[in-house]
Amino acid sequence: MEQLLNKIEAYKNEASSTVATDTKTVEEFRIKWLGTKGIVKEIMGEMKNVAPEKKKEAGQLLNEFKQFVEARYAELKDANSTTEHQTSNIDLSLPGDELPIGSRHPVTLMRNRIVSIFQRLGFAVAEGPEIEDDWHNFGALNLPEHHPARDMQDTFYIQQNPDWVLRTHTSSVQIREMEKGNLPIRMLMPGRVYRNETVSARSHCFFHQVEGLYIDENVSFADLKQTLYFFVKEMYGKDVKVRFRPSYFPFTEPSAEMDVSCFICGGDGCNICKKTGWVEILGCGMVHPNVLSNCGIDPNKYTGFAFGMGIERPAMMKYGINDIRLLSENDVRFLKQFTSAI
Ligand code: 2NL
Repeated sequence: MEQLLNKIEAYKNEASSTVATDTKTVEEFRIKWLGTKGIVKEIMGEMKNVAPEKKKEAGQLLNEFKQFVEARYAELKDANSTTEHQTSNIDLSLPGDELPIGSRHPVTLMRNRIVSIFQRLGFAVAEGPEIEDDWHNFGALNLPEHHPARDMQDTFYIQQNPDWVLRTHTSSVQIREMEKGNLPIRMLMPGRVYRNETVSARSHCFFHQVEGLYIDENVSFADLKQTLYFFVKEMYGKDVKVRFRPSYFPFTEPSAEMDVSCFICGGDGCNICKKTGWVEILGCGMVHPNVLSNCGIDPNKYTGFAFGMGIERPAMMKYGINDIRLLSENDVRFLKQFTSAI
């Protein structure tokens, strides 16, 4: 008994003075003291050598010893779980890793600029299919049977079905909206369109446009002009000058093209405006009565205006891009130069 007491006392001292500086040495402590072949087990085995009348007292002592070692183990474990990161080289005050955020495509940036200006005037956005039937792309738009735009040279036809084309403008979406018959209509149709053109630095066989449509009672050419004036001033600044030139589209009458004073040279004449001082930015007009009746809208009750503009050219001018092909090659070195905003 005396011997056992001394042994326990010595072990207690040893356990108290044993230190652990990381999770590895804490685990070593557990194995040495509390493991299946550990010291606590070993000393519990001494019970069999204790005289029967001393067994109760010895049992209490051994239990107390076991609790002592367990407490020391818990102490070392606690100390190391809270100091682990302080003793390692991790600086918890550093800001976290920045998540890599992509950048927006220049065509998207320009489209968003255009769309947000018209949204402030109450225009909603509509989208539609890129594969269209002949009616929505041509017929309903008053494009006569033998109009050159319908030529295979200008339009991609779908082989499986001669009635299907890759849409050549987003007007087809406007036709779909008019056919729904929910009037008035004040909508913008941004999207990708296709033309069978030779790809070069200046033109591509697919590109993007935004078309707009406003149909209600008493919509006039004055409404058209004021809406587009507002757009241009928001887009190019208060000092920009505007001119309308008479033009022709089968789906509008009268029709016009709108130029703005060159935003590069301010009208003095440069390469961008080809020394004219003016840059053409869109086509527009009053919706042709045939187009309205093709969509089940009474042209004697309703009138409307429409306009269409490309996105690539203004985007290229704004960002100084000299080859339209860069916009569809998706070279990350090119794309990452643009902002992720808007
Ligand atoms: C251009 C010219 C234009 C339209 C698009 C349109 C749509 C319907 C009815 C009438 Cl449903 N017009 N769209 C009108 C005039 C011009 O686009 O140069 N686009 C790039």
